[in-house]
Amino acid sequence: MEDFLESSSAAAKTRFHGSQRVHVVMGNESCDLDSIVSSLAMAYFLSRSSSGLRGASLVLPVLNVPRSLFPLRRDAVLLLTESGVATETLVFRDEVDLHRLHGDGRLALTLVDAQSGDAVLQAAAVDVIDHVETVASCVTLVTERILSRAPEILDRQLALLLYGVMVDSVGRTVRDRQVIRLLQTQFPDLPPEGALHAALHAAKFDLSGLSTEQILLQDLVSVAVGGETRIAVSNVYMSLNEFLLRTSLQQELSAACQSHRLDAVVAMTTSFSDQSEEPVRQLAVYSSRPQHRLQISHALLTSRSPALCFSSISCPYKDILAFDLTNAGASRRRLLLLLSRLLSDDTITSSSSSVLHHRRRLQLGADGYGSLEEEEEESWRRAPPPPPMNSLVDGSPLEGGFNQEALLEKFSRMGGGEEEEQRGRRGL
Ligand SMILES: [Mn+2]
Repeated sequence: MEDFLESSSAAAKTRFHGSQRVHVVMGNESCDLDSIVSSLAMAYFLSRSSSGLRGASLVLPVLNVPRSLFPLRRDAVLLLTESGVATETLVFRDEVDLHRLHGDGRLALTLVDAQSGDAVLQAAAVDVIDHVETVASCVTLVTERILSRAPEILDRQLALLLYGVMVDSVGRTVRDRQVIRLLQTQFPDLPPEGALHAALHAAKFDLSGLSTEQILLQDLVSVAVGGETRIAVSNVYMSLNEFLLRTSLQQELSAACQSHRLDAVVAMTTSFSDQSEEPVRQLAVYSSRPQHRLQISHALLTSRSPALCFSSISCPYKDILAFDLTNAGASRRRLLLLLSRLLSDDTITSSSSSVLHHRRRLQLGADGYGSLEEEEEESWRRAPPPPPMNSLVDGSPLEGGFNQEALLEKFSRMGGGEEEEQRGRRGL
């Protein structure tokens, strides 16, 4: 794998001389562990198997953040270091001009662990690999594909990367556990699940020395509501209380919104109480505009599909609203879905005209006022275009080359029989 990473990153440094097509494999913009490892592993798989696109002689994994932000992902830095992957051999989003490659007709794109995406680049997407309710991490799907189609490329280094993501993910299903067991069986010297999880968890929750802006940027995904209003949802790995106690929090949030052209930021905090292993999730919603706060608050408190069960709690700041989240199934993915539906939820439209009014203002964005044409209303109520089909979700896991029944039997002999865990308690 190192040879592959070295040669692909070297090609990126020469800005891809020649006219060959480049097949980029890229995760979502939060650039979490799942995204990172999914893109590295999937790119390696494509480069080593006949599944690579015909005519694309170069496969390149791209990490979807600027290089300068990578050190903020302390869990990723730890897992890559432990696996012997040098950061110099990684290529980041600011180091490759995907729009130019696409404009030149040379880009093929596979999106992994994908949720949103650049509309222009979506056109270059040949494949989208996302994970839904059946697995906790995209890496599970990628591992299944490698095991079924190119098991020979799986060495201990790659196994450790994949395994690290899986043991760190919350809400594992039977299907995730099967793949974890499979890796453990094939590589008995992988670190114990609990120890690796604890190390990655500690790295992720180590926020020492970081500014509020850095904490937000660590794991952030933004959505454009109505095409104009940009809301970012960030996973913040501390309790809401700790977050609210940060010095000059409101000013820092305001500055972060300005420098990243955001109208509102939603911090989804995760912490653990002593009594339970369940994560405690809470929200802080910041916007300098009262109508944005009102709109988001209304969407949260009335959410039914997906129902996330928010309740308002008191907060000492004027421009910040705080919420408890009592639903174990809440995840950032669901929250993003809710926010992206903010302006297209018919149930709100019919039940309250004042809310519709706010929705209009929110969509208009900049000054919050102005006339709203019927045509505009139609355009912002239109749903975003459907993404390309997700190629790994359908079809049987481990299809071809593997006898799943035999594996299942083996697992049950190994003392399995675990209940499927509640899904969706993880972030992205
Ligand atoms: Mn994921």
